[in-house]
Amino acid sequence: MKTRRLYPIVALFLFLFSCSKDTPTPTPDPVAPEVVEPPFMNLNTSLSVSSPSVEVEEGNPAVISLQLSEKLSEELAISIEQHTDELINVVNPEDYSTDLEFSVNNGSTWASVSNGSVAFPKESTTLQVRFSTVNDEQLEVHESLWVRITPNPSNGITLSNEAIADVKITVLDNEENTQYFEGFMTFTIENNSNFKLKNISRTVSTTQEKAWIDQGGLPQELLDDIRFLIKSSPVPVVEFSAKYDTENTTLGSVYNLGVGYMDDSDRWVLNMNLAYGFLDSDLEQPISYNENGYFGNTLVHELGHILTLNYHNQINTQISEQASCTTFYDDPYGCMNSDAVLAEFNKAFYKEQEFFEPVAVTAYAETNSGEDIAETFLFYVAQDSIPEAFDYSSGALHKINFVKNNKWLKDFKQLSDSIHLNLDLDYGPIDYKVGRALGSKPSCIWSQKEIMRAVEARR
Ligand SMILES: [Ca+2]
Ligand SMILES: [Ca+2]
Repeated sequence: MKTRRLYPIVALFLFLFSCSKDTPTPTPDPVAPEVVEPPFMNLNTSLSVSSPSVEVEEGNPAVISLQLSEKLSEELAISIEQHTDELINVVNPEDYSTDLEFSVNNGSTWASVSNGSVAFPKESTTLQVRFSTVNDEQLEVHESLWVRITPNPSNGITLSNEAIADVKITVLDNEENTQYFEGFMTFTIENNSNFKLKNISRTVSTTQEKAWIDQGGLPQELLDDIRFLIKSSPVPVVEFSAKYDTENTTLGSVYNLGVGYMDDSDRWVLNMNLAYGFLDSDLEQPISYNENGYFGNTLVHELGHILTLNYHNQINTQISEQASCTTFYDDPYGCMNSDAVLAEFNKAFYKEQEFFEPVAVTAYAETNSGEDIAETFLFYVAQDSIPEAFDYSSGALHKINFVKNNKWLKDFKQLSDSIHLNLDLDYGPIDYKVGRALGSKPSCIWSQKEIMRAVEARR
C-alpha cells in the first residue's frame, strides 16, 4: 500500500520538470557549399516544320512554325525563300508580300527578315516566319506558293533531320462563288447577250484556265461566236460553262434546265470544251481560236439539239406518257409535235428504210437519231453546196436534203457566214457515196439523270 501514497508526488515532480524553460545558445546554420553548374552545351538537334502545308484566307498573314527537338547552345541560322516553281494554281505576284517577318516569342513580337536569313537564338526551340497576303476583290482560284527552309548549321552544330520539304502555302480566295460548276468558268447569260461570270473552279489543271480566270473572262472572239449562236436560238440559253479538258473527247453538250425542274420552260445550258477551240485536233499544238473550225462545228451541232428538242415548238407538253405519244418520244424531253423535226426525221429514216452508204454524215451521227439530226444540221450549214438527192444517193445526202427542206431548220444556213466551220477536218462534204472509217462515241445529249444532278447541284 506504500506505493499508492507516493504517486501524487512523483506526478508533481514530473509536471514541474516538463514546464521548465530550456534556452540553449543558438548555433549558425551550416553554409551550403557553392555548386558551379557547367555551361549549357548542346550542338545536336533536329529541325522540323509544324505542317507541310498551310492554308490561309486571303488578307491574313501566312505563318510557318519551326521547331527544334533540342535547344542548342549556339545560334542556328536558317534561310527562308519563297518560290512558285511548277505550280499551276500559282499565286499572282501582287497577291502576297515578299517581305518576311519572324518571331522568337510565339508571335508576341515580330521583326523583319533581312536577306532571307533568320536564326534560332541560343537555347530556344521555336521560331515563326510570316508574310502578308492581299485581300482583293478578284474572284480567283485558291492559289499557292512554296516556302523553302534551309538550315545553315555552323559552330559545330549538327542536325539529325532529313532536308525539309518545301512548305506549300495556299491562299484561299474569299470572293463569293456558287458551289456547283460544270467547268472552270460558268457565265449566266442575261437577255441572250450579257455574259456575267457566276462561278469558277477553285482549282484548275492547266495554265490556260488559270490565265483566263486571272483575266476575269474568256477571249472576246469566242464569246462573240457564242453570243451570235444563242441570239440565233428560238429559246433562251441562260448559262454557258467553259471546260478545258484535254483528256475528254466530249467537245460540247447542251441541256434544258426546265426538264430537271419538271416544267415545260426552255432554259438551256451550253457546255463547251475550249481545248478544242485553242489546240489542234490532237490536243497538242496551240492554234488561234477556232482556226481549224472544230469548235465552230461543235457550236452549230449543239444548236441543232436546241432546235430539235425545245418545248417552244418541238415538244408536245400536253402528253407526258410515252404510251400516249403517237409521233416520236424522246427520253427525257418528251413527245414530239407531229410536225417536229425529230418526228419527221424518225419517220423518214428510222423506220427500217434502207439507204446507200454512208447512211449518216459522220460516225458520231450513228449514235442515235438525236445526234444524227444535230450532225446532219451541221453538214447542212457548213457545206458550200448541197447536191439534190436521188434514189441512188447516200442516206447521208438524203438526210442533209431533209434539213434543207425542213421548215424549222432551213433558215439557219447563214450561220456559216458568221461562225467559222470546216468539214474538211472531219469527214469532208457529203455528195454521193463516201467511204470512210467509222468509230463511235457516247451521245452528248444529257440524260434525265444527268440533268437532275445538275439541277440538284443548284439548290
Ligand atoms: Ca490571284
Ligand atoms: Ca480575291
